Amino acid sequence: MVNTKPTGTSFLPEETLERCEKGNPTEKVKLAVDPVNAWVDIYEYARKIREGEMTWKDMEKADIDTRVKYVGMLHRNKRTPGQFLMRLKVPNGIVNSDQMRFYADSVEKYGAVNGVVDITTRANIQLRGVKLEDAGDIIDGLHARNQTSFQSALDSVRNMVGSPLAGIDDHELVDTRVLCNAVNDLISMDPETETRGNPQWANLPRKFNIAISGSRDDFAHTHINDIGLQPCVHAETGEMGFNVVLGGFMSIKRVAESVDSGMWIKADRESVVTFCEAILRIFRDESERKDRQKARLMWLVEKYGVEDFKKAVIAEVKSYDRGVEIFDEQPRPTEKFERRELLGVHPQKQVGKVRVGIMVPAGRLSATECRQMADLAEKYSDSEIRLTVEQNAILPNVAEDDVYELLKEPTLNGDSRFRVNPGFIEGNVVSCTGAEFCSLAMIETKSNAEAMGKKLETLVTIDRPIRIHWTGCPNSCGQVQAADIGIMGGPARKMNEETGKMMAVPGCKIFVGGRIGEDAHLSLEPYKTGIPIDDESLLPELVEILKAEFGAVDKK
Ligand code: SRM
Ligand code: SF4
Repeated sequence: MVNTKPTGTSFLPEETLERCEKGNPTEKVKLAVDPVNAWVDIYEYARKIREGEMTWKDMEKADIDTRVKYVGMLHRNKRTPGQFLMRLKVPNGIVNSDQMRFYADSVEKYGAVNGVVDITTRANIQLRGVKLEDAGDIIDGLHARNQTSFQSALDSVRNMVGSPLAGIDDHELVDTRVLCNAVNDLISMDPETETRGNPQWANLPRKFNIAISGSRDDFAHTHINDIGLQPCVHAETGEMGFNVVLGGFMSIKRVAESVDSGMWIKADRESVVTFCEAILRIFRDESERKDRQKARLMWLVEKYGVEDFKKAVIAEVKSYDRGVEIFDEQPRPTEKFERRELLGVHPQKQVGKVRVGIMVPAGRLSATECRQMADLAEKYSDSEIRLTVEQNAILPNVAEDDVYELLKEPTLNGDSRFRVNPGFIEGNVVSCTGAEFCSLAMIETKSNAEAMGKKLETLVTIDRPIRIHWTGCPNSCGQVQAADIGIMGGPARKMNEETGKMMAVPGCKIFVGGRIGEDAHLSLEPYKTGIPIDDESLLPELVEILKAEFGAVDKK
């Protein structure tokens, strides 16, 4: 098979190409062999490995570490050499039971430890343990189910986050489903061939995050995305649209809350797609190619200045001549609004239907649990499952009359890890991948997060949900700065009882006071540092914070 598509690099203007040539090592790899070739080459690797012509070890470093990321495959070299995670694209976090069963079938053969499925902090799916020889079949299976893993990692636009309550919410301002799908297609669907993989957006300077919020709850976390669309009515015309915030991101070097762009766009497909396309074009061609730590959109917006960036976007949109207009930012609603909960049973706008939010501890699903979730969806929610950025699941459109039976299901009770009404602490735990699979991690996260959440439930009583996020390193995939309490892997020391000397142990920094929703705020400075992650140090520390900052009381 030969890749007949234009390459990602071929879309870059001369001046950008020159900067890529002088750019960082990733840019040089992307220039040497265009990574979009991986969309085709992956089948060739799979065939050759299956037929014994090569093993994964024969792959070039640039291929295994960089290029195959364009098919969403990340080699877990330190933890599981020869095995990959495969990151999908799940626009608006909506999956169905057939897809869930396919995930289970795909990973099961890799065993109970390595062959698992994770719900990510972008309401997305990662399949774990995948071997190269199986990759082509899995990709074909995904494409047959209208999903893809292409353009989900490295310098790509990441999963489109929308509202998990799209279409079922009586407080909805915009149904984000069609918009998330449209932007997802812009990014990853080749307009010529209508097959997955769009080279036009395949050589970006860095990752790029887009979130479209559907209500005042901002379930999509617009303030930590490169483009965040916040629904808001136009004050004069009464039309529904979005105020645009730009540049939110988290990284080792800098964590930044997005800034108001001064722009408002209509909430229709053409406006949203055109607007995202314009910003992506400017970002792709103009953003930093040398220092990867300065290549996210915020740095470019700051280089322009917000006003000039707005002018550049307006000019770009105008140049497409599609009749799309950009308006000045509109006044945000001021009436009191309370952010709603996603876990538990809640009414929908459809009379007689409810949504049922289910805790999936730390977002981790075994193959069996994927099938259990699929069974529940087939029985109660017309086969549909919504994923959330809190790494949980929602069954939409459950008939009110069936709720009693649903809540009695063995998979939501007893030894099962799923719960519909978990405690306020354990139900709101979020965790990045951590040391189990991620080589950048300084600590183990998911198992600690799940266990610590359970222990805290036995120690304190609290009257509202408390979001405890875990992240294994300062990249903050677990978004600790947005959490009520954020635990980030970091250095710590502890006395060695045997030697009487201080020794390095797995530790953390603790962040307190991040907020989400309309009143979003990132907590940038750590509240405490150097805390060992164990029951003698971290657990009492968390109990103290819960009592001092969140009104928890000791459990009687
Ligand atoms: Fe992330 C890199 C996992 C959401 C910021 N992230 C990584 C890598 C690929 C590192 C690696 O090569 O091992 C991690 C793969 C570990 C693994 O085995 O799973 C990884 N990131 C994740 C996921 C799976 C965490 C999770 O358990 O949910 C999330 C996948 C989302 C998705 O479906 O696409 C994930 N990462 C995030 C988020 C949160 C978000 O998007 O809201 C952030 C902060 C927001 C942001 O990007 O601005 C995030 N990840 C990073 C960064 C820092 C980016 C930067 O600009 O410097 C890195 C490092 C990098 O890109 O160089 C990173
Ligand atoms: Fe890995 Fe660090 Fe991201 Fe956790 S935060 S998944 S440890 S890169």
